[in-house]
Order: sequence, then structure tokens, then C-alpha cells
Amino acid sequence: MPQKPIVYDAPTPEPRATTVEAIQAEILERLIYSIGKDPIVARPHDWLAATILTVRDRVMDRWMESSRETWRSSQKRVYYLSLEFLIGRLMRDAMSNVGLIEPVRDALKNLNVDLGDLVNLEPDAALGNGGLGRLAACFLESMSSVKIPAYGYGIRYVHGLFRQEMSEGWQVELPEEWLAHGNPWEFERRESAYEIGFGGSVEPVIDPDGIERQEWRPNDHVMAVAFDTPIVGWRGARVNTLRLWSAQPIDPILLDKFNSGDHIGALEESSRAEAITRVLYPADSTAAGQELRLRQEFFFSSASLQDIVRRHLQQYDELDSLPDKVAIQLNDTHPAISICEMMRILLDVHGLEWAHAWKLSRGVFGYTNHTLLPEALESWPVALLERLLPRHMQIIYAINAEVLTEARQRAQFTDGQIANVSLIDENGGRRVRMGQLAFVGSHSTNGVSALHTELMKKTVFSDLHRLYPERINNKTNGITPRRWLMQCNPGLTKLITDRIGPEFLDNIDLLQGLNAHADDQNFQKQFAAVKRDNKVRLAKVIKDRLGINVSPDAMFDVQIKRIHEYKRQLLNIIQTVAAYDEIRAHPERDWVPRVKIFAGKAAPGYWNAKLTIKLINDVAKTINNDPSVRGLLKVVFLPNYNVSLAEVIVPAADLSEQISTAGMEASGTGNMKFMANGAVTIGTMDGANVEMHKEVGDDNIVIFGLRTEEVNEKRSTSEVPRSSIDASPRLMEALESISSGVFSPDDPNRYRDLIGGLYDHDWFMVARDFDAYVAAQSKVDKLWSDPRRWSSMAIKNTARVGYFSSDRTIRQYAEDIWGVSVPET
Ligand code: T68
Repeated sequence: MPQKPIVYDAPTPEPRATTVEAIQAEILERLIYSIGKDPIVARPHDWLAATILTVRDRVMDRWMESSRETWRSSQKRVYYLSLEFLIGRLMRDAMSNVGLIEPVRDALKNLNVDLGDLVNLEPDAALGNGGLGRLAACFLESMSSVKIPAYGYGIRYVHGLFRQEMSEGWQVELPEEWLAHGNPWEFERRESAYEIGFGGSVEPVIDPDGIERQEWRPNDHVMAVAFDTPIVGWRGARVNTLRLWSAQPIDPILLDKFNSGDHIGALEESSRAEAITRVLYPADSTAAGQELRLRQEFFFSSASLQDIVRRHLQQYDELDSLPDKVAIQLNDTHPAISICEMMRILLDVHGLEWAHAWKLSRGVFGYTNHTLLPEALESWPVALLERLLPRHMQIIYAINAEVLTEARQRAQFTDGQIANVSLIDENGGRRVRMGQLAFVGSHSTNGVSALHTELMKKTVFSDLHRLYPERINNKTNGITPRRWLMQCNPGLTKLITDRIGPEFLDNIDLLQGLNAHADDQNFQKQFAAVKRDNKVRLAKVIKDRLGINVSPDAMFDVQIKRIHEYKRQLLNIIQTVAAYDEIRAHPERDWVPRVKIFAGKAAPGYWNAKLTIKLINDVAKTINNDPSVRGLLKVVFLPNYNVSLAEVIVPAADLSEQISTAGMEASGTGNMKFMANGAVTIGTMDGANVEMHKEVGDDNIVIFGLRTEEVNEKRSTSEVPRSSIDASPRLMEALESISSGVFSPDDPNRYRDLIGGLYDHDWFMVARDFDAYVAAQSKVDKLWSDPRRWSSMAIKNTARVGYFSSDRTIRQYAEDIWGVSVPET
């Protein structure tokens, strides 16, 4: 049925009032009429839901207006496709961005409810693993803040990233239940549902014009149903939509089976369909590889593409303007099959010619790469793709033929180069390389930091870069200063406002104004006092959760991120052991008291990462209970790291550990969050640390360790790490104590292999970088011992963080990749 034309001036209700009285009345109304609870029996979760609904109403007005405006002005829409959105909590974000924190706080107070308690009750939407998913969340907020018409498309996982608990120091994974109390933010759109096919065959058909087309006849279908969440930008600039797809069966129950007594079989289709969106894959740096993962990828790609093309046709009624009106950004290769789905829709559904379809499609897509780790580069067996997505596999072959012909004819590629650029990896069982597909199917391929982008050109995509030298570009990551400074650190925000005025809230570059105050003693004291308050708050969390007392006067030295060998939590904990040995050997020295704080999840199947968590906990137990260190050193592992916990830890950090092996961390974004909150970084020349070093200057960051080229050299000459261990008595002593069971008397061999790896190959350069790291930590101690010097560094870090705002990143994507004009602030 043809859609009705849009009427742009249809009536809308008056915007909701934002006075305390109006909000208070509405919370009560919502409690009774929407939640169905009498205030005298309402539980905290009921109050939370009523409050969210009240805040949501004040976002709705702007939501409608934003979307009307896009229709009315025929603006280009940006679609950010990501298998992960690590949102965290939404209520404070929304309230803060529409300026409602104070009135809601007062309204709730009049109702005898504490806003802070409610904020902490909201579950985290943990629909992501780590940096990649959190980047998508920061981007959504920034796209709204800089007024870009945008949609996030992803999956509404019933279970987000697992909950981490500790059992005797080991990580245990438990299911996460973010939807247990419902989700008042989302709108289910049953009318926006699409059929998603799998399997079956491809048949040639003759269309009414006598032209032969291919038709995919899947033999397996599920429905994709949309759930929409409004994402509001700073000062309500714009509200965009996060549209998450949920899988539902076509036939919820097979009645014939049920009636014949097969009650379980009757529900089989239902559980098979729902399995697609039930859980988030918990691995962050390895390709998942299982069929269900490919089903997830195609499911959300197909639903999103059908939705995008439907919306475009509804407004423009033709397809030639696709590249002018639609930009689709692929967040890593997880949605790369979208390229084939777009081609299928254009060729098979709309009857376009190949060359025409390919031009339109390539004009629409951009691809962001987030890793060079070989184990994380996705590839799918040809046989699996042929079975699950036969038409898409044909399209992949056709794309490949075109690319290879071009490579041979235009660029005169050798056979080796042809093998490199081919979409099909012929080494050992044939596989489709999704990185190559994403690259050739997009007009832009970007890395996420300057170093990472250069390495992309030299490694994974070297030959594709030669073939298409204009395509690779850099977009250094950023973070939203609203969540990662203003909301998580109200004390610092107020201090800055009092000092340089509130204009920085709207233009983060104005933080530069703090440079002039960095050596002002009075300001330094105030800055340090805010930091101390944040440390007191974190110390309380540590005490409540772990029963460990830490002093807010000690240096808080923090490494929080996924646990991974390349991120080198092992280097940090070995250095901690070495420091412990030194303190005991020289108790008379003037030691700087430190609290080493760790948090992070390990992929459930990643043994060395899980063992590292256990090691940190074992070391913590020994050190924290040893009276001879007199509290000079404490070690803390905070369980269940998530966005909300980060919001408490980051503002309390003095030292930010960004110590990955050079060349391995694509960018890092935690580094930027710490910088914003006035922590000093100790780090390697890796990812965005390189650009942070440039922004903040050599005096305000502590850099150490091998550079990327040196790492490569050591690896290629297979130089043995033994010599660096032999040359460092401190390291040798620490390694021996760990591997001989000093920290694991119940199982003395527990760490033998983990430590043994450092002697064998030391792929991650833990031993080779150890002495440099120890020296860098001594330098940190020295700087800390001069509080004025430290404060000056800390203030300058905050002052110079502007470049790392995701507003800047998004503006660059808009201008260079999406062709979207961004209004000036
Ligand atoms: C991260 N990647 C990079 N991957 O490691 C980090 N991978 O350097 C960068 O700052 C960040 O992306 C943003 O660009 C990830 O977080 C994943 O989470 C992931 C998930 C599934 C499969 C592979």
C-alpha cells in the first residue's frame, strides 16, 4: 500500500512545562496512571520508571521536532551501524542535556525521594564490550549535540555484557538482566518490522521487461522488530533515534505440533528466532566465528538496510539520490554484509544494473577499522556463507571479480598482491575476508588514531591502499565531554565554571583558558580539593565492595579496561610486585603511598586474561595483608567494571595507565577520559597517546617504552627476551616470586606458564619494557612529591583535552566522509 504523503505542519501539543511543580505533578501522575502504583506502596523502581517517563516526555517534544525538520528540509541522514552500543545509564545524561537535573531533584525531594538514589538504580545498558561500543555511544550523543540528523542501528540484546563476580579471585560470568524491570526509555514499533531471510536458493526470474534477474528464496525467516530510544544532545540541540532490532518468530507457536502433543517442538521456531538477539558475544578482540554471530550480523544489517531504503523511497521516491541523502557508517566489519544486502536490494528488488547499483552503494558506505590484530579480523568460511546467504555470496564473487580485474589491468598487480586484495582468502579452507569487503564496498576507510591509520596503510590494507590511495583516512577518536566531564565530575565542572566562565560547556576548546591558571597556587589547591573529594567517594565504594581501606591521600594509580595481553595489565602487576619487594627491602626510604586500582572484564574463553585477574587478586591479598608495607602500597581489583563504575573511578584517578605494547592499541578512549578529569598519563607511544603527548606537551605526560618499529624489529629478529630479564635483577626477582608461588601458596604452579611465556617469546614486550616502565614510575613518584608541579600538570591535562571531544571527531566524519554540513555552534 502506498504511504500517505507527509504533512509537515500537522498540529502538535504544547511542550511540557519544566517547573518543579509541573514535574512533581507529572511524576505522581506517571506513577499512578502509567506504572499503576499508589505512592504509598511504590518501590524505588516504580519511582525511577515514573521519573524516566517524566523526563522522556520533555525529550519527546524535541524528538518530533528534530525528525520533522529533517523531512521538511530534505537533509542528508547519517546511519551509524554498530553491533554494539555501550550506553550505560541514560537518565542523568538526558536530564543534564535538557537542563532538568535541578527541577527533577527538587520535585523528587518534595515527594521524599532522593534523585541520587534513583540515578544509581537505573541499570546500565551494557550492549557492548569495550571501546568500540562506547565510541558508538559517544558518537550518538555528539551527533545529536552538533545537530546531525542521525540514527544508530544495532541489536536489542536481552542480555548485554555478562556480570562479573569474583569467586576466590577468579572471574565468574553471570547473566546480565538489564530488562528485568522493563525499559521505560524504549518504544516498541511493531509496525516497523521486517522479514529477514536465511538459507534457501537463488533462482533466475524474468521480470516484466523481459530482463533476467536473480531472486533469493530463503527457506528460513524471522521478523526484526524495531525498538526506538531517543538520544538527546547537549541543551536539547537535537534528538536522534537509536533503533535496536529484536528478533521474533513469524509463527510464535506451531499449532499443529502443539495439538499433536509436541509441546516443546511447537515452540522451537520461536526459540530459534529469539536466540538471534538473546546475547551479546562477549569477546572484544577476537572474531567470534560461530554461525549465530553471522546470523546476528546479517539480521541487523538486513533490517537496517530495508528500513533505510524504505525511508528514502518514502521521501524521495527514487534511488539515484541515495548517496546525496544517505550516509551509512560501518562500525568495524560486523555490519559489512550490509554492502551485499544493499546490492541485493538495488539489483534484485529494484532491478538496477550492476554498475549503477555499485556506484550508488559505494557512495553511501564508509567503514571504520578498529584493530590490526590478526585474530580480530573477521572472515567467514565460503561454505557457511553459501549455505546461509547464497545470494550474498554470489554478490561477493561478483564484487571480487571486479576488484581483481581492476587490480590486474589498471594497477598491474602481481599474483601476491592479487591474493592480498582478494575478498577470498585461499589459504587453508576458503574464507571471505570482511575487511577487504568493507574496504572495497565503501568510499572511505578510516582508522581511529593517526598512528593506527598509518599502520593500516602499511599492514592489513597495504595493497588495497596502493590500489585506492585516496580511500584511507584518519579520524582520531573522541569522547563526549558531557558524560565524561560535566556529569561524572560536577565538582570539577563547577570549579572550572567559577574560574573561566560557563562558555566551555558549549565550546570545549575554551578549556584552554585554564592554562593561564595552571600555576596559580590558589586554583591548584581548589583543583586538588575537588580531586580529593572524588577520591573520598571512590574510597567509600572500595570499602563497601571489597572491605579494603584506602587513603585518599595516596596516589590513585588506575588501569581500567578490558583485560588483554596487549594492554599489559601483567606489566603493571609485575611492577607492583617489584615495588612491594623494594618497600620491604628499604623500609627506611621515603616511599610515595600508592593505591593500584584495576578493573576490567576478561573474555570468558581467554585463559591468560582470566589468569591475570586471579594474579592481581592474589597479589592484592598478599600485599594488603602485609603489615610491613604499612599501607604504603594497596592493590584493588574492583569487580564488574562497566560505564557507571568508570564514571566514579575516572574522576578520582591521579595516574592513568595507558601502557599497551606500541602498535597494538588502535586508539584507546579511556586515556582521553582520564585526561579530561585531570589525571596524568603514564603511557607508551601507542594509539591516541601519541596525539595526547603532542597536545599536552612532553612535560605533562610520562612516556616510556619501545616504539612500534622497535617492537617489530624485536619480533622479526626473534631476539630472545632472556637478556632483558637477566639484565634486570628487579624483574628477575619479581618473576621468580610470582612463578614460584609466593602469591599462590595454595597452587604454587599457578603462574608458571604465564610467566614462562615472558622468557620464551614475550610477544607483548613485558620483559623488554619493564625497566623503562619502572623508571617511568619513579619519575611519576618524583613529580608527585612536588604537589605544585603535579597540580600544574593535572590542570594542563584538563585544559588541553578539547581535541579529544567526540564533537570534533563527528564534525570531521561529517565533513570528510558523510558530506553533511554541520551548523557552527
Ligand atoms: C577498540 N576495539 C580498540 N573492539 O581496541 C580501541 N572487537 O583501541 C579503540 O579505542 C576502540 O575500539 C574504539 O575505536 C574494541 O573495543 C571490540 O570491542 C570488539 C568487539 C567485537 C569484536 C571485535
